[in-house]
Amino acid sequence: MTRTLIVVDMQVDFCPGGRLAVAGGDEIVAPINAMMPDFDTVVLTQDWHPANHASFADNHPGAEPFSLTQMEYGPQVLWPAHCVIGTQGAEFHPDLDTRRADAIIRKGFRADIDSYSAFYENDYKTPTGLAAYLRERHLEDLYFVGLAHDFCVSWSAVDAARLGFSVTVIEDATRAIDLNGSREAARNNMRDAGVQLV
Ligand code: VGL
Ligand code: ZN
Repeated sequence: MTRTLIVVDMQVDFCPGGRLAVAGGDEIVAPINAMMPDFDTVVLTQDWHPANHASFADNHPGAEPFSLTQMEYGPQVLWPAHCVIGTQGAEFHPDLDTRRADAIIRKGFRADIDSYSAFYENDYKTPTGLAAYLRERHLEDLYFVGLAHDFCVSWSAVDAARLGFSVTVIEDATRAIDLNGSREAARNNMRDAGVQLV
């Protein structure tokens, strides 16, 4: 079975110095580059938000970053503005080897809906097209790495497992935001969904 590496959101804003920095986020760039030759296919995802995005605390007067709000589709963490389309922070980490990427999936570009998963927006109705891309190419064995472990990586991995893919998360090549125990919660959700954590 051919193996597909899905590199989640390895972007400037999620690395130290960025606007939603994940501790140690830059440490995983070299290991991810080094594992690319072991895979037949490499897919990159890119968090890609308009400046008026509903997930930004700045767009909710009086709201603190990292507080919770209610969206039509359920609870939503309000983040510092990050990965704004056209800004440096939305670019891939400069050392990430993007040459091997077969496809780049952008997500979160609809102002009213956040998108953690590489497969669906957070409303769970709007697909990104990634599942169809993988299925048409008969890519069933997926390995996830990148940022952040407890949001975009875990949501993507859980969705992939529910969609019937074989899913592994290579935890050494991830880093977590760890907001109110979100890292352990994400690990439990992934295990419950049948995701292999290695
Ligand atoms: C992410 C929060 C907001 C992620 C993206 O890549 O994990 N987290 N947007
Ligand atoms: Zn985002």
